[in-house]
Amino acid sequence: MDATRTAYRTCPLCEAVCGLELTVTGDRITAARGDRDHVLSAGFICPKGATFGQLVHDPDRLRRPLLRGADGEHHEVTWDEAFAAVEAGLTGVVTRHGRDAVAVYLGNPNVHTMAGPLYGGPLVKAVGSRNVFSASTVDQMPKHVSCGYLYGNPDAIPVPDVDRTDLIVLIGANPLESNGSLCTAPDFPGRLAAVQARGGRIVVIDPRRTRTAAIADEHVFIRPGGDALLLFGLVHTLFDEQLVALDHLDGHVRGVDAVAVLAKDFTPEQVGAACGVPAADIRRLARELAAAPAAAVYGRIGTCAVEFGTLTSWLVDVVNVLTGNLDRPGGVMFPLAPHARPAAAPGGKGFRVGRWTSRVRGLPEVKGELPVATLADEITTPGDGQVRALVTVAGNPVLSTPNSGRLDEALTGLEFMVSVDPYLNETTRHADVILPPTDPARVGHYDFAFLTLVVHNMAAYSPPVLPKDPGGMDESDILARLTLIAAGQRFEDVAVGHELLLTQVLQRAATDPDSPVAGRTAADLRALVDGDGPAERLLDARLRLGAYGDGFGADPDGLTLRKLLDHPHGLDLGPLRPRIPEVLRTPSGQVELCAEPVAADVARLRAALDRPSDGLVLVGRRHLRSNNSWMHNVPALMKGRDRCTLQVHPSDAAALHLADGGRATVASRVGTLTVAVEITDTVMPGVVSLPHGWGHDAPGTRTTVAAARPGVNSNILTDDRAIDPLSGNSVLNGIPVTVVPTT
Ligand SMILES: Nc1nc2c(c(=O)[nH]1)N[C@H]1C(S)=C(S)[C@@H](COP(=O)(O)OP(=O)(O)OC[C@H]3O[C@@H](n4cnc5c(=O)[nH]c(N)nc54)[C@H](O)[C@@H]3O)O[C@H]1N2
Ligand SMILES: Nc1nc2c(c(=O)[nH]1)N[C@H]1C(S)=C(S)[C@@H](COP(=O)(O)OP(=O)(O)OC[C@H]3O[C@@H](n4cnc5c(=O)[nH]c(N)nc54)[C@H](O)[C@@H]3O)O[C@H]1N2
Ligand code: SF4
Ligand SMILES: [Mo]
Repeated sequence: MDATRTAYRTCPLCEAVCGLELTVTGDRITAARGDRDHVLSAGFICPKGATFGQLVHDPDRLRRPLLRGADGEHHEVTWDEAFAAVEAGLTGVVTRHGRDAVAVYLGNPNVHTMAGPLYGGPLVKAVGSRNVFSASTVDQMPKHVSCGYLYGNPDAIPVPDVDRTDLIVLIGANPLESNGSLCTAPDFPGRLAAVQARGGRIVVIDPRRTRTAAIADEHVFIRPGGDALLLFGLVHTLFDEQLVALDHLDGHVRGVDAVAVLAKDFTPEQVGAACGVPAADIRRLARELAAAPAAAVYGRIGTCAVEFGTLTSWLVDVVNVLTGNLDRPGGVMFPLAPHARPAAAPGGKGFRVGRWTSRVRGLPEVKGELPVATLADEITTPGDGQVRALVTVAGNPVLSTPNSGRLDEALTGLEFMVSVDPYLNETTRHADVILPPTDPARVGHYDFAFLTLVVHNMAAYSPPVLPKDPGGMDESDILARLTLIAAGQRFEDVAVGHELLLTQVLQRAATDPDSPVAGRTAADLRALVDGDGPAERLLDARLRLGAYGDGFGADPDGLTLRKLLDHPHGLDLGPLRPRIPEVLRTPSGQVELCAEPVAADVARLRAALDRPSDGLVLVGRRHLRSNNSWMHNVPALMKGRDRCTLQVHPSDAAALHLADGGRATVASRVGTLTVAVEITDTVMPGVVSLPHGWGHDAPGTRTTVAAARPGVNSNILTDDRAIDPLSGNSVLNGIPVTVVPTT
């Protein structure tokens, strides 16, 4: 009889970073529930977290590398054989075609592991190609770009201080299904209920009456893509009615007058007609935002993956600034993550894009990467610098990127492809080599990404829950080996590679005059570093050098890895605190409210004011029991009715002769698919909705449960030509489509 024990671990499945309490019997996780003692989640979990054990023990999960044989099938090989094949494949392409011939795609779960943030950067650097892509350009890149211009740092993203706000306006966000994004707030539903319980209000702006809209005090339907217009209408009203009040931000903001000039053209009446929101509602919302003691406007996917993504993301912050709600308790604030270190003084180099451009479409580099919407162009267009090899890490672009039918086809033309991924799925089936990282129960966890986006400062580290799989490999080790291969070194020297990375971190700190360890030697610091594995040692170093750190002894009460190990339910680091001006990295050291590249895009928006808005458009949606494309293999999450349906408003269904439960053929500029119809008045007239991440019927995959109910891939319809010009982000919402009954 195996002994049963309890273990605690942060859930790695979404941005809420809930604490899980796991029951472990032998080497199996037999139950997962919410950790009631967790400092932020306090017992909350969602259905996905509850299936953590099923996910870990999924029989389809790969545990040994696969190599595609001459028969086209994937076969298990040893790790050495797999890395040797990668070495031959990648080195061959680089030798024949140069470094730009190797593309890298980093997918979403990279921000949910320790390996991704620690080893992804070095890998990309070692590959040395301009063809770097990630899920960021089908997601939040517009927010990075707008914050880059506003604050000089694309990673300085303010989050709604939901626990102290009096009014929260959620635009294109559905945290009751998504659990929150660019806003780490475990138990988002409970936090929203608390806003109302203390007399505050919730407003939701969404073309669908979502579960979040259903609990809101007010839901405003908006025509997809219309949010920049609505927000400019708010800005116009704030100026028009003399409601602008910078308050504590006075003296820290430049460009207010320039914004006022731009807003002149966007009267509530004009924008209202174009975005479908009555002018009176726009004026009222502006007054409410100005009058609330503290208010937070928060936008997510519906403000990013849209035609005016950067403008919309920028205007969200403009409204927060003009109402004095930026950097104010109860407004939107900048978290301070434990591994980060505030600068000694405001000011910096600022933000710029376009250090290089993509070969085929000439799209500018942003944050070191190119828009994934042009990956297929780079693979299929002959010429110097054509992409011939692809490295994917934790990504499924065949389901998650626009015009994915074209990408799926393009991948068959590569000379070599390697995927770091635990599943043989729609994307990795094209790989010559699949390197599966060990499951999340056997590695440590710390949220480098989400602790910079948390609504209450916090730190947590979870040690591995289950013993190491002797035949498996940690993702840090896999990525370090790939980095060595890309750098032309021996992958066998992985320990040396890990050590080099750690030394670099220590060296940088020791030579930084503002660091708490300035003047000490890297060797001296190295002797003090704690941690069982390479990722843990890097974490210990970063924590000790970070905002709350012990500075390697300078502050004996400060944070260390050891201290986090002593706090299995997380460490509360207090409510968010004001960070202006210290957080500002613009050359002026001020908030640049009207940066030139952003202002220049307003003409494009103005043109949209007069555009006819007839015809059906497609938007996406998320469901609590899904997670992008990769959790449809968990049986407990797949129970119940078909979720991959086309939602259509009753009036549209009548006009189009669609029957509930019948099938419809949906066509866009780039693709056509057939899907079951669900008639519902939760979508507004003129809008149809289809979730993404489905379409699990490709041959050569190994996801048995998902394949039994495959659904259709909505990105067959989204258009790779439609991007937000400032960020390169794909437009995944507001896609013109035609819908007819399938005959
Ligand atoms: N139409 C439409 N398309 C969308 C969206 C939308 O709203 N509408 N949303 C977009 C958004 S926001 C995102 S973030 C993208 C996501 O785009 P991707 O990141 O490309 O896709 P995912 O479905 O998240 O795929 C994650 C992959 O990582 C693997 N994986 C899981 N855990 C691990 C791990 O620990 N290590 C490694 N190495 N691999 C792991 C999974 O098996 C899977 O293959 O999709 C985008 N696509
Ligand atoms: N259960 C679950 N949770 C998830 C994920 C998942 O797939 N499933 N994915 C995770 C990821 S990678 C991310 S990025 C986050 C996303 O987190 P959210 O953005 O909160 O999630 P969505 O459900 O995509 O919400 C976007 C909303 O925007 C609306 N929308 C579409 N177009 C427009 C528009 O033009 N204007 C406005 N105002 N609204 C519009 C949609 O109807 C939808 O309700 O969720 C994360 N959490
Ligand atoms: S809300 Fe997110 S972090 Fe919390 S249990 Fe669910 S999937 Fe995990
Ligand atoms: Mo995402």
